Amino acid sequence: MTKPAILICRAIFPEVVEQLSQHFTVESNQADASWSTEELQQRLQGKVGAFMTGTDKVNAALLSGCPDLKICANMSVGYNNFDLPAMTAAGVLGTNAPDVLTETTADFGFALLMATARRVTESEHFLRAGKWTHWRYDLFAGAEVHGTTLGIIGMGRIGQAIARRAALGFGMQVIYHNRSRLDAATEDSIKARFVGKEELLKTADHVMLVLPYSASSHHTIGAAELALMKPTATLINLARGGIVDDAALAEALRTQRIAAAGLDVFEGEPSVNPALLTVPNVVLTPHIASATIGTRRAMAALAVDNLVGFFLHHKPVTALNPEVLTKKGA
Ligand code: 8YV
Repeated sequence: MTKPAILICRAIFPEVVEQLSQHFTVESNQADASWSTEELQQRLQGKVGAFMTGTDKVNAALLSGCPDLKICANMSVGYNNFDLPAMTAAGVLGTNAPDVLTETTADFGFALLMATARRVTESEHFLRAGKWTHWRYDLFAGAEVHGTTLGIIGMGRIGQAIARRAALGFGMQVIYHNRSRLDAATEDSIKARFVGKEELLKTADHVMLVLPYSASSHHTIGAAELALMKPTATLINLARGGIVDDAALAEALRTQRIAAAGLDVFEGEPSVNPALLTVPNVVLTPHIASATIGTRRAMAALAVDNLVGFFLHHKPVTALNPEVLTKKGA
């Protein structure tokens, strides 16, 4: 029997390619670069499945030229790269990779928070530049983290893992804002209190963003929201570029409207707003919150399980638009 043909859109662990090759005829991106939409569409010709990352865009325009495609398996929990209604209309299943990256991403939230509040990268640049000549009482004095108030916007799995670390490890008061409130038992177990967005912005010492990106979360933090924050506050964006208005944030950092920010995601990444590169009070990382080898292996394994489950058993693990599976002819 001929194996179904799939496309692996990004360089990935060799064992993942090997594993997929047992079940599929595989074409894989060998280059350390992403394909343009045109090239992706051309390479998807004759392919029934795709192994993707959260930055490979699937929309109606792409799908109109990929009549054979049946499934796009994302190696990421976020799936704002998928136009799900367009995929459903085209009969293409989308899957994501939840849970396996929750704890690692929450760890990184604290890495960014600590680095930002305690000015770790700024002080390292100073040291490397040979500027450290003497002790000073206020040399890179930063903001306290333990015992302060953490405001989390977006209280899904990652938000909850961050809240647990904050309350249990750092003795922080945790307040959160989310589309829907958690049940009382969950709130109690993670020691987090639901508040309105305005109250959160006004009272938090540190604000952490872990909400999914959608049209309704676009620019959740812009100039008006930054104006509500304490001048001593820090802002951490672990979620998605576009949730923060990066130009407004750069201005708020330049004028010290807020004290500092830590950003792992950017509007238009991998491009970064040049204004952010000129302010010292921001820690910038290249979308690496889930980047440990163990977690990236687990994310890839879940994408593999989705492809294998779909083609061999008609049972993907984490379907985003399962209605496609029951559509006539699927
Ligand atoms: C990925 C992520 O590294 O899972 C997500 O939503 O943002 C990251 O963990 C990225 O999307 C590439 O797939």
